[in-house]
Amino acid sequence: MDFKLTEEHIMIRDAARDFAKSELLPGVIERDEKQEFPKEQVKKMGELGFLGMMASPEYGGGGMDTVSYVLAMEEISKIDASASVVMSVNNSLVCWGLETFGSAEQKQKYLSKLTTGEALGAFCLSEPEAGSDATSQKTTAIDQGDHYILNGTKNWITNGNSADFYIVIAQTHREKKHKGINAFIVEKDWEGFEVGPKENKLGIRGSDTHSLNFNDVKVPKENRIGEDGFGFKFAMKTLSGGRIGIAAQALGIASGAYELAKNYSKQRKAFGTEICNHQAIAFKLADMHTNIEAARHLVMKAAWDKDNGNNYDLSGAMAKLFASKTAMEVTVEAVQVHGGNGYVKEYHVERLMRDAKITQIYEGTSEIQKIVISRSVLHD
Ligand code: COS
Repeated sequence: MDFKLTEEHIMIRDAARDFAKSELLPGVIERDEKQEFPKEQVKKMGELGFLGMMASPEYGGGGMDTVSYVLAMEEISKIDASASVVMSVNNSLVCWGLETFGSAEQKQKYLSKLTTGEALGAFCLSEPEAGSDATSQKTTAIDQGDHYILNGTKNWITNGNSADFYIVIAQTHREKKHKGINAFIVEKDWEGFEVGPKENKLGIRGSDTHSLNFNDVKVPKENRIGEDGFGFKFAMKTLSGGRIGIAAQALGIASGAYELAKNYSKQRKAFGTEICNHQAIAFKLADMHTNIEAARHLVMKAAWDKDNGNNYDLSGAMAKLFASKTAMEVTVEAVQVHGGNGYVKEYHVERLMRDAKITQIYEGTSEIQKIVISRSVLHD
C-alpha cells in the first residue's frame, strides 16, 4: 500500500492551490455577499484545464485521473466552494456523463466545448417534487418520431443561468417507471426553454442556482443519451462519481476552516498565552485534524476505486457521508476557535460554515448515502 502522491499529483495540487489563492481569494467575501457568479474566475479555470480534468485529450480534456481531480477540488474548495461546485458539476456530472455514455457526435459537438470552458454544463434531475425520490420524474419527454417534446420544471440547478448545455432527465414512458426515463442534451437558446428565478441561498452564494422551465421544447432524437430508457441508470451512474467530487469539496471546506483556525490559535492571545496553548483549543484542533485525515482517506479510496475500475458506489457514498459531516463539524468548531471574530465575515470561517451545509444535501442527502451504503453492505 502506497500513500504517497506522484510528482504529477503534487504539481496539480499546487497549481490548484496557487490559482485559488491568487484568483479566487480576492473578492470571495464580496461575491458571497452579492451572490455574484465568479464569471471571470471560471473562465480562467477553463483555460487552465480545471473544468475538464478527467476528460480525454481527444475532446480537449486533461486526461487526468480521479485522484488529480479530487486534489484540485480540495484546494479550490478551501478558498471558494462556490467556484468548486461549478467545477464539480462540469467535470463529474456533465463531462464524465457525456464522455462515458454519449454518442461520438454528441462528444464532438458538446464535450469539446465543455472541457475547455468555452461552454458550461448543468445537470438537471431534481424537480419540485423529486429530489431524493429521483424516479418520480414529472418532466415529460414525448416521442414524436424524429424528436421529443419536453415539458416540466427542474429545481435547484447549479449553473442554472450560466450554463450553455443542460443534461435533462425526463419521463418518456410513465408506465415503465424508472425504465421509461431518458436523459437529453438541451441547448440554452432553444425555444420554450426558460431560466426561472435565482435561489437566495444560505451558502455557496456565488454559484447560481435556478429553477428551469421547459415548455414544449423540441429536442432532436440524436440528443438523447444512450438507448431509450437509459436515463435513470445514466443519472445514478453519473451521480456515483459526482458524489466523489462533492466529498472532495466537503474535505476542502473542512481543511480550509481547520487551517484558518490553527493559524488563528497561534496568534490570538488569551490569559497570557496564545490560545493554542490552552488544552480547550488544542484538543479541538486534534479532533479536527483526525477527522479531516479520516475523510481524506475515504475520499482518496473512492477516487482510487474509480481509477482502478472498481465499483465506487459504496466508497463514494461513504466518502460523501463522512466528509460532509466532517465539514459541518469542523467549520462549526473553527468559528468557535475564532470566538467573536469567527462570527465576522472578514475571517472567512462563517462563510465556510454556511457553505459546508449543502454538502450534506446535494447530489444525494446524507440519508440517501445511508440508503446506498446500507443496501450495499446488507446485500454483500
Ligand atoms: N448505478 C447503476 N444503476 C443504479 C444505481 C447505480 N449507482 N443505483 C440504482 N440503480 C438502478 C437499479 O439497479 C435499478 O435498476 P433495475 O430496476 O434495472 O435493477 C434502478 O436504478 C432503480 O433502483 P432502486 O430500485 O434502488 O431505486 P430507488 O427508487 O429505491 O432509489 C436511490 C434508489 C435512493 C439510491 C436513488 O433514488 C437515489 O440515489 N436518489 C437520490 C438522487 C439524488 O442524488 N438526488 C439529488 C439530485 S442531484 S443534485
